[in-house]
Amino acid sequence: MITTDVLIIGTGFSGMGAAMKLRDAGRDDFIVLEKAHDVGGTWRDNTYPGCECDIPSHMYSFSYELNDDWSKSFSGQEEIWAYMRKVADEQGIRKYVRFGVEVTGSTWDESRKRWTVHTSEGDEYDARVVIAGVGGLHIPNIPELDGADTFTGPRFHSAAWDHEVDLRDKKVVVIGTGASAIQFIPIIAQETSHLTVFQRTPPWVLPKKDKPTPEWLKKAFARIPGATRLYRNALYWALESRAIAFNGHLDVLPFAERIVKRYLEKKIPDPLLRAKLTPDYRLGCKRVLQSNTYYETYLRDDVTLSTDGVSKIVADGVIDAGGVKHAADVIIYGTGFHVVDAFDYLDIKGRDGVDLAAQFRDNGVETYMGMTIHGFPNLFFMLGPNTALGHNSVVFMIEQQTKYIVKMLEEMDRRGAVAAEATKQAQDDFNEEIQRLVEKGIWTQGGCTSWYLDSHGKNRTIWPKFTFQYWWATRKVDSDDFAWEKEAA
Ligand code: NA7
Repeated sequence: MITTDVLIIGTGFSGMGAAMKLRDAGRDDFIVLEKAHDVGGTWRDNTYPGCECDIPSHMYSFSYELNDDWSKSFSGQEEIWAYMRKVADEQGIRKYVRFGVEVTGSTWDESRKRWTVHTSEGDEYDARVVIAGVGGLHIPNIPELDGADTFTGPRFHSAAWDHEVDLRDKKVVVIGTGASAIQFIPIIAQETSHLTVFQRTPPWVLPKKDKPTPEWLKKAFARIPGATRLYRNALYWALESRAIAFNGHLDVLPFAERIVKRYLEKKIPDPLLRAKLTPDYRLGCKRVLQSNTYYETYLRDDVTLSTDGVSKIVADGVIDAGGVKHAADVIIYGTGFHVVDAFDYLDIKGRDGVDLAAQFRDNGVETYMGMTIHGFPNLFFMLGPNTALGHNSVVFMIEQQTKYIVKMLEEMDRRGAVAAEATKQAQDDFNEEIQRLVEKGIWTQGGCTSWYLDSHGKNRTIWPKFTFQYWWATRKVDSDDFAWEKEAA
């Protein structure tokens, strides 16, 4: 058994952020477990062609590790991953990380008021506090399609891109048209001999205001004190304004919808093709996507958009629901991730052996502040339920959470508490307010189904307010919202 005060799981923005803030607060007694062999989380794992951010890089980075040098407005995966590796090196984070260690489960030991964390290596860790920075979107969703095993060519998910497979002159079928797919489809279409895209629901795709950062601006960022921060602050407020429409003022949306429809008309003159690509739900109901090349990919003679649905997969192709066979040498799943049910994969047992996944399934995915859960003392999630965003950078949310967790640890020390647990009342109050607000939002009112919603149609992912309201809500620990257990005398 390896003993530590705090155990952090993961080295994405969440895990790295938690490690830096604990260390800055003078708390050196922590270990970070990372299943892979480098830091980076999402930005290490997603290497598909064209993978890039859809929130401007100056905002999608740590506020205390500004980068004057972003090459363009929305940086690519390699540049974001390089930034994260550089931050890890410069901040000396790697020495806390045990790479290649996958967490397989965590059990609360009531007698000792500590967590036992199990790993794939068989080692067990004994920790007072566990911080799960496991990310919201990391377990690929691969649909169980009839006949998939009979396919003789390679097939892989966008988050586990097989770079050994040469797509040049191959017939390729892509399933899904979400955030990842719309980034790689225009790129691989340039290589494939034929590309068939299976679209279940057309996404709303806005033009992407992406451009290279001019050298003079990079120099200004580097030379003028405060310039990068000023730019970031301006971006923050510009993005924040998008919450007004999505959070309830749906009357603002038709204006934006008309702009996108005009953009689609300009790109796709053929009315039949355009009809297939036109969403029949409100903008913002699913994540709003951005691309300057996606729509026009369908103007190519060697690209087919199929909206008939997959009926089954055969040895050398995919049969659609109309019985038409689409030949394939390679199948790529752009089918997203397990989100609301992702907790099924974390084997967490709290007080009285209660299984977290079962509790979420039976009672709903409910937490306090998206971070802590009644019945699961000393456990903190980062980017947990109802703290994801559609309108601004999740790194902002992560930073509020790391600060909050540090304050919780300080409060535990001050009180001499061995365990802190959100009260049921505080958790219920938090969820009641979130659900009341989220129901008015575009994700519930917009006429679509999405990964934001659970099987009962409840939005368990999105923070339905401005992000500065999350800052306000987490700026201090409300001690009445917790039960604090002292060590037995
Ligand atoms: P998304 O955005 O969840 O997209 C998944 C896509 O896959 C979407 O078009 C789905 O259609 C489609 N899908 C999922 N299951 C199936 C099945 N069984 N058959 C056909 N099509 C299917 O995931 P991404 O990886 O693109 O992006 C995830 C997030 O990463 C994104 O939101 C950003 O935050 C970054 P649907 O719309 O459900 O009909």
